[in-house]
Amino acid sequence: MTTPKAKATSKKSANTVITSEQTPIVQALQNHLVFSSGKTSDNATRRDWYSAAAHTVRDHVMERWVKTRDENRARDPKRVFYLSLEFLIGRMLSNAALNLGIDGKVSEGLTDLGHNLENVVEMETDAALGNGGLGRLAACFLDSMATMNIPGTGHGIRYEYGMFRQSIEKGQQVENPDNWLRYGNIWEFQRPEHTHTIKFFGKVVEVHDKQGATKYHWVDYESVVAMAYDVPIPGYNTQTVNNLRLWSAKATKEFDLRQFNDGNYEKAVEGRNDTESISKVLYPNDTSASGRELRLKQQYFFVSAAIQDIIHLFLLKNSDWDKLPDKVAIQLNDTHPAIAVAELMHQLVDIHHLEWDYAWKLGVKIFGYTNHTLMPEALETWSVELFGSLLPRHLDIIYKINYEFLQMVNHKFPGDTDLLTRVSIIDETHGRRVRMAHLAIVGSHTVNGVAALHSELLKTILFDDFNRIYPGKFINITNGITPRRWLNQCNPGLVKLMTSKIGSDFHSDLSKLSALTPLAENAVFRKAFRDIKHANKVRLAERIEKLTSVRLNPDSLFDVQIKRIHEYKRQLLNLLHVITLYNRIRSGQANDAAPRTVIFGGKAAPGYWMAKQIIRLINDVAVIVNEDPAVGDRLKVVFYPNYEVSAAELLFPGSDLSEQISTAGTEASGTGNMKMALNGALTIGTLDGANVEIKEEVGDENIFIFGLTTPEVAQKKAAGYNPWDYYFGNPELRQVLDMIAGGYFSVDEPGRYQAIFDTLLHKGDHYLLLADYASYIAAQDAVSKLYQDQEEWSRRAILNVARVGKFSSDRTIGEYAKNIWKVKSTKE
Ligand code: B1H
Repeated sequence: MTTPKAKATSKKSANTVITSEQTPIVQALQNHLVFSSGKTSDNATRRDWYSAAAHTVRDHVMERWVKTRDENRARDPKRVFYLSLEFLIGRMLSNAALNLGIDGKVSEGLTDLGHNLENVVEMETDAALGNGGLGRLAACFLDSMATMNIPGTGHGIRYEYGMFRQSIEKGQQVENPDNWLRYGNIWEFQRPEHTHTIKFFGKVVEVHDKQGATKYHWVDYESVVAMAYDVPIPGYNTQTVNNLRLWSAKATKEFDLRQFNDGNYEKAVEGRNDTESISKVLYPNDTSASGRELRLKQQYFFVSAAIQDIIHLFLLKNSDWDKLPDKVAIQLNDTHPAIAVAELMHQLVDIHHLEWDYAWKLGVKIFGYTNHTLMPEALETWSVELFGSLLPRHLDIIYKINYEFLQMVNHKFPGDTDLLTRVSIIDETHGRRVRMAHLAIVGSHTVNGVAALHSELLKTILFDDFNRIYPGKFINITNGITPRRWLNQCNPGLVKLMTSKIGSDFHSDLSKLSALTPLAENAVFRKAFRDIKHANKVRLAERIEKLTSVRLNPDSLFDVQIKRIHEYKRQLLNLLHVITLYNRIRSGQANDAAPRTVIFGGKAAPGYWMAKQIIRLINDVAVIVNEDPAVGDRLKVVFYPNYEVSAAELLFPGSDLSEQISTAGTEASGTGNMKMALNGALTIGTLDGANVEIKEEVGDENIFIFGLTTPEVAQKKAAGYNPWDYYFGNPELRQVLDMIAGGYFSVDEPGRYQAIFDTLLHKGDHYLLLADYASYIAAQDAVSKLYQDQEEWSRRAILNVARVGKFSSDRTIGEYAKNIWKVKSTKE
């Protein structure tokens, strides 16, 4: 029999954890090799060592994670919930080790055991749960919220297949499934106790309760279970570890045993496959809406799970609904989760029986909406028919929201029926469609754009009506990037050099990089800075040779454009310059040009034919240029296959020139532009997105700006832009275009690129490549000239690094916290 005393002691010991700090790393690595993989050093594979390292680092994360959760449970602070269909987090091991401050020890531990961290890290598959900038921004924000001790949770989908893997076959993009969970995922924790039921289809019936009030019941629905998987997000140099909660669809019933027993196997598992397909795969359409039913299902699936989860958490500690906006802020990452506005109303009114008007006021205090694009093809609308069949109750809710909104507008601007038509949440002009951006604007207290120019264009062009209706609702918060991954982790050489000169203040406050400014004038520092860039280029060149068999000269100018392939981003304009340079080299007119390596990387949406043609043309041009003996080492062109976060970590530090050349007024912000400058590349760019602010920070003399401005683009289009004028007016341009159209780069199929020629000449050159060509070439000539003055080039590159501290996502998150979320650091 146990005495009460003994009981107390045994209880205590059950809660006593030997902390990971108490175990030396080498010991922990060896332990994990045995206890987590069942291996010893004689038979362990590289993957086993990865697993041992990841488990070791994870142990350190866990203690802080538990502590953060317990403290938050006790204190119940206001929390932020970041709703996003994409979190492009990439690899976790190096990032977690760095943020916890144990990267050095882990690296030493592995070395002692005869391995090396850099190799081991390579075994981790990227978590590619996003398309591009929007998804990566969400990941940077999670890192900054944790670092700044802001209680922030991400909610998204645990896609079984992330962004497709790109291979290049015969010059063309081939898509392969991204089975990223094949070897398991050490960084996720299934939470079967956190599940919610999600309903679809069915119909709504009106019921009158005893008091005579009308209630709406959603009946005859189909349901799916959303199960949580949690991923820890450790902050840098802090005890805080936040949570990313990803939802996975599970069938409500396993399978139909009757069908199974009748031998009808396929029918038996059919229902299960159907429901579980909701979280099967990420839609790969960057900046264009898909319009498919499954996509709307994905949106509602994770939004409903998130909102149920948020309310559940609130009710654990609170019973007064007045407090909801004091405890909860929800950020909508673009319109993809905008259905949350209706779902919160459904939850509050139908499930928790709050009055409509009261619930609406709470909702508007809770939601913020971030717009990420002006591109018309990205603006999501859903046909009323599809919407009403999938989410009948939500369609009714949206009608009611819209009715009240239009009443308000009519009151404010009496008689302006055109205005009502334009701002209505229901578009009646293209069949009846639900406009998700309008729903998000009406349902939020604040709407923000992602760079100063973009936010201005939102107010004056895209949402000008709303800006009149809701003065003050629209604000700007310029994007940022996390310096942990995009400087400390990916460019350790540069960080070491800078730390030795200006100390480590910039590690926690990126604006402190400004202390570098005087060092730009110091020849010894410049040499050290150049040596690091060179080493990074060598590392990149080795990887590229492995992937493409093209050998690069690390002394040449590395001219890099890495981003999704899209006509508005103008990879083709870059290519027009490449061909121009090629022609000049062949005709002896480029003898004074700097040797150059032009590197492209990026995926095309599988259904975007023109983007795929552009990839193919890049590869066809690469073959001709790289194999031409008359060109030799003076120009090389490569396409880096399967551009992803882990590739970016190699490419940014190895770049000299950052190509940010979208047509002015099209790129909302861009974030690659920031990563490039922070790693010491000079920018060649248009006055678009955040380039405008990069120019302001680094100074006009330290950036190559070219091309039409946003108002000039508009004027040119209004005046009747004619690309043929440029074709006939510029012999070099004409020669390049004729080569493309005439099959110079596709001898086996001369007509292959006629369509590219036609878009530029016969179809009006929508993105004004021809209008910007001459000014782009002139800017590239200036680049070439400057690169030959290595002292001056590195001086300017150093000034770029010193002056881009503004673009830390810590600054960005600080602005969201203060101006939108009204949340504080828990450590203040
Ligand atoms: C951005 C998207 C996007 N803007 C639709 N919009 C998507 C739209 O799958 N979809 O349907 C996916 C992505 N992505 C990017 O956001 C902008 O183009 C960049 O300029 C910006 O830097 C980035 C982050 O704000």
